[in-house]
Amino acid sequence: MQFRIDAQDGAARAATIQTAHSVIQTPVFMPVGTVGAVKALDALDLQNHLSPQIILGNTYHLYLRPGDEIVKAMGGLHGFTRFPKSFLTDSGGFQAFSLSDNVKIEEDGITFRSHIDGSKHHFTPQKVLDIQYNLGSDIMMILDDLVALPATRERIRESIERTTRWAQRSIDYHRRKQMEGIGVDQNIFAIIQGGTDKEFRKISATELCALDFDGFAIGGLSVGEANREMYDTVEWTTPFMPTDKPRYLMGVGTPEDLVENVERGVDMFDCVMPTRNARNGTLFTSFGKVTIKAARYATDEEPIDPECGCIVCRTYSRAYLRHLFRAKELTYFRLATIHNLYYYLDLMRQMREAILEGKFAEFKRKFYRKRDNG
Ligand code: PRF
Ligand code: ZN
Repeated sequence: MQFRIDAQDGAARAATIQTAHSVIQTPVFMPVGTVGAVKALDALDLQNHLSPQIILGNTYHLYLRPGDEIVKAMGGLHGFTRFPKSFLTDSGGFQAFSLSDNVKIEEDGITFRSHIDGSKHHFTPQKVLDIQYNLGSDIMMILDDLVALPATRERIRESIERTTRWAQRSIDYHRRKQMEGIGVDQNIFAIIQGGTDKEFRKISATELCALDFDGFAIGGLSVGEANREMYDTVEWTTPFMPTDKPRYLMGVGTPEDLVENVERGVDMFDCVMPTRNARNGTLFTSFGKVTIKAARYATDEEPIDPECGCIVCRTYSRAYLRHLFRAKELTYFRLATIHNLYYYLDLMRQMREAILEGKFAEFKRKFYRKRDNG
């Protein structure tokens, strides 16, 4: 993977990442395609209407169904899904935690029961890399030890110490596999933990960033803490991260979260928010959120967002989308998803542009002003 900083404005960065499958311009938002499809869309929708350079897939889901061996036999994620650009895959630990029953964490890995059929499975740092080699993702995440908050300081300490030991096992295994010719074009990111504690974040970041990873993620945030706590934690953590490698904030967030964390030096984001909210009837616009089922849109001929350049806003009215939503028409899910993702991707493009021009502060002021007036 190649990484180049194109411009910096304060702590905010505009960079270019080159993987085996695409050129990714940052700051970047990665649409979530958990089981190998961004919900309600296919690869042609992505290519024709959104052009993301990278999307996310989940090791946990794809391992359980259809199985990583099947994905491998079908040409890996790229061949199977026909999405030709980059894939990042999460390691499965987080999903096992949030979706499966009675998760057990031990020194060698985690044991959990499938949310699909109750079957029992065991993930180790090595096992989740083997699965991701079969998936063929461009960026693989390591297995991390997550804590459900609130947690005791002792449990958080145990989590960062174990995450470092698992990270060491992961990088050793990956570099050895690469020598054997496996995963040669695949990159590996470590995940910093430590709750919202300044000292723990510093320890976790320092230990992990001393290892030879291709990039680093900040995990364990956006789990119910206050916005301010998330922003402060990111601000405390980035100084201990290398400037010449990508920084990824996992599972974040709202449009405001993206702006605030780009300002603090984050390059990559993913979140289900644009896709999930689309399906629930919440649409993002330059003037704030729109609840499309509202009666006031019944005969509204305007597009969702007059400032949006997406195919949906260039074609359909709020009235038509409201009708499709209320009728639970399947077409609604596709149109709403295209619009919300376009909004997120365009927001990132605008931030990149502002950083390149040295005008990020001005961009941020305008971003908030429009929403206040909206
Ligand atoms: N670890 C992993 N995946 C994640 C997270 C994490 O901490 C988060 C935190 N919000 C989202 N996805 N492995
Ligand atoms: Zn639109």
